[in-house]
Amino acid sequence: MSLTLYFAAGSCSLPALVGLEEANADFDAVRMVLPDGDQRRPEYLAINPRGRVPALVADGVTIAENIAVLTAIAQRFPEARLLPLQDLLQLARAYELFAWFASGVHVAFAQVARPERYTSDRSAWPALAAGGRANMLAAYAEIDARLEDGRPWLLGQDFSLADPYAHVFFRWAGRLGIDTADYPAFAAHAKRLQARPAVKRALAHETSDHTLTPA
Ligand SMILES: N[C@@H](CCC(=O)N[C@@H](CS)C(=O)NCC(=O)O)C(=O)O
Repeated sequence: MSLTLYFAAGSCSLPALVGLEEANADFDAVRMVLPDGDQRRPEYLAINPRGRVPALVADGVTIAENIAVLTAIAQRFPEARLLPLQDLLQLARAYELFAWFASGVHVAFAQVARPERYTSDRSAWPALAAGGRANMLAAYAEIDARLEDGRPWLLGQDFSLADPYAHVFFRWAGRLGIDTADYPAFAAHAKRLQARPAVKRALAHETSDHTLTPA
């Protein structure tokens, strides 16, 4: 099976990259440069008409949206144990986090960083941003509290793709002027995550030359 992941540095495509690296998958990684508008180029819109990353192309078929992409990677490489596929309750917990991350936390961040997505009325942007920031603070507190019992990973003893997904938001804290030192358990989780060889390899893709529009 041929696999190509379209991703962008510093974006929510990190867990997909981590998943493929954790699985030691044979895949091509194409780095999209969002500030340059790569996501709106016709050649990318032909792959993902929504113009967002991540997009995973498996044997010529596009899978978009993080939850679908992460599910596809975890199912394709079951031996990598990227999701607790055999444990119904733990799997439900993983999807609970995925759904909250995609439809709650990510959306709260976008209210701050991308208010134009919600309304063209600029006078509403400060209120949107304030609400988004408050929701992000609540999300950091919730993730921190979940890890406070000393568990290494969000689901407990076992790593899952919920961990690099949460790390996306940890990385975005600086863009919100939020000090991650206020969330010590989440900060320890970030350190633990970054120590994983697969995460190091995933992060290395962020500076690769494999771009949609090579110079
Ligand atoms: N619901 C989508 C959101 C994807 C998304 O918004 N990705 C951002 C990067 S974190 C993006 O591609 N932004 C480009 C843009 O908005 O132009 C998912 O969960 O995959």
